[in-house]
Amino acid sequence: MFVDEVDVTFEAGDGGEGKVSFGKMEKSGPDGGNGGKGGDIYIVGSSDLTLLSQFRGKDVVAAGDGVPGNKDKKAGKNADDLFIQLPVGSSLADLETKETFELEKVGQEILLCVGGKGGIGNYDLRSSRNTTPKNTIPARKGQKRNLLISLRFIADFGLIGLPSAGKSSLLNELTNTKVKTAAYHFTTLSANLGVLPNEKIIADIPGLIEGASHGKGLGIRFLKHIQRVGLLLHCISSDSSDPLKDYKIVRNELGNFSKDLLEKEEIILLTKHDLSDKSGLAAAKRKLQKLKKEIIETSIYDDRSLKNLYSVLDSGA
Ligand SMILES: Nc1nc2c(ncn2[C@@H]2O[C@H](COP(=O)(O)OP(=O)(O)OP(=O)(O)O)[C@@H](O)[C@H]2O)c(=O)[nH]1
Ligand SMILES: [Mg+2]
Repeated sequence: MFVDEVDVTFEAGDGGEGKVSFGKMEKSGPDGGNGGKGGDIYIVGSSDLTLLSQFRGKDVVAAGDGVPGNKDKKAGKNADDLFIQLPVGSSLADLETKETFELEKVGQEILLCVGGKGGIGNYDLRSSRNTTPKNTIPARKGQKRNLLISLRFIADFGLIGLPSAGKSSLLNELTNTKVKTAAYHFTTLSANLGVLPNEKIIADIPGLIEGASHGKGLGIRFLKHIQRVGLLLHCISSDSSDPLKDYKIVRNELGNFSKDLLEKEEIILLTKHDLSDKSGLAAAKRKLQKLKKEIIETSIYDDRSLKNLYSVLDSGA
């Protein structure tokens, strides 16, 4: 199953300890080298949305430790830095410090955990006051963070509605995705994306039901995927017995997730128009017109309606 939320601990590498040592010859002074630096951990934005699955069954990601210093003034090697690819749209919350990090662009790099500095060996600690130090400056530990990584899709349009309203069917028709569609509710279990011919991105999320914000059905956590869309496409089946009620149920759940979602621009898609006769369609439209929103009739069996919808998506938002 598609992963859009994980809890992972990132641990940068510890610094390698500095060395206390003295040359073999009598009177030869301190020659302990410094320790190497621990590896940093960077996160890097990627277009691969499936990347959170790399953490399945793995709760710690650790960079290597610096190598300890050695005799003969030999410094320990610095550990390699780790570059962890994460999908664009990932937001990382540090569960202790409450800091957050957002990856918004492909290739964007953020230094998340700093590797520990290496310790200083006794060679570098020589001074005029103390020509034979027998100590080191200890190495530093690498930075650790316990993170909740959650993915929010960055899409231009978002399909929302009750289960079986025809959201995934529209996604499939408008883009070249092949998301499962079926006559039963909750066919879609996780969010999907498709790319329109104009390269804009459209997101399809699982259906919402009354009480979803209290955990009914599949809940409302998928709504995070439409937090950033420019235009909501609210799908209402034209064979519904009460289209206005359908609309209100979904809006209520949106508002319970975040009032911001209610502020978004929205058009209504009166889907499956082939299932209703003219008078049924007119009645459904009349009821929905009270909302003073644009209403577009669609059917996956009516190419003209799909072209019309596409031209609206192409011209608008
Ligand atoms: N007659 C007709 N049937 C449609 C149309 N669009 C979708 N359907 C059917 O309606 C059913 C539900 O369609 P889906 O696209 O799976 O609906 P959904 O809104 O994605 O549903 P969930 O994922 O469960 O929320 C499927 O059996 C589709 O074949 C349409 O325009 N006309
Ligand atoms: Mg679906």
